[in-house]
Amino acid sequence: MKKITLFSLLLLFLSALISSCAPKPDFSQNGIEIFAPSVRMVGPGAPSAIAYLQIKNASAQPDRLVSARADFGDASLHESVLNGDVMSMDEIAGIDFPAGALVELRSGSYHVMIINLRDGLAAGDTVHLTLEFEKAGPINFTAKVSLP
Ligand SMILES: [Cu+2]
Repeated sequence: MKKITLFSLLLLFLSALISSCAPKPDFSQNGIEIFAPSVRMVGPGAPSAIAYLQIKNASAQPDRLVSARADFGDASLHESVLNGDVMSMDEIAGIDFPAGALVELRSGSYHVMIINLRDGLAAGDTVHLTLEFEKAGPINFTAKVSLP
């Protein structure tokens, strides 16, 4: 009896130690974790915005991000590519997520592009985004809008 109690105390201590080391996701759903989502308007009054975030596939299965949706405009998955010395961006069909993979959507790389922003969207607003995964399904989260 005493042995079991000590053992479970040790387990509690260890799991607390592990969870305090790993960064905590802002949103977690169906094995997909979302860290630090942010939406940046391209400029004041500009018609488009870009969402940056980190996405982790915390499940034991590979998955694929296939589309993005937003309640404040038309969203699509983009990748910035350097052609010579000109940076341009292309719409992409998806991003593969091996099991355990962490992918950063950031400036100069993958991002969620949002065009045709709804009227009145302003810095400080909270908006809703959805990422659609082949296996995990729709992952919903919110982000704060800011100026660049
Ligand atoms: Cu883009």
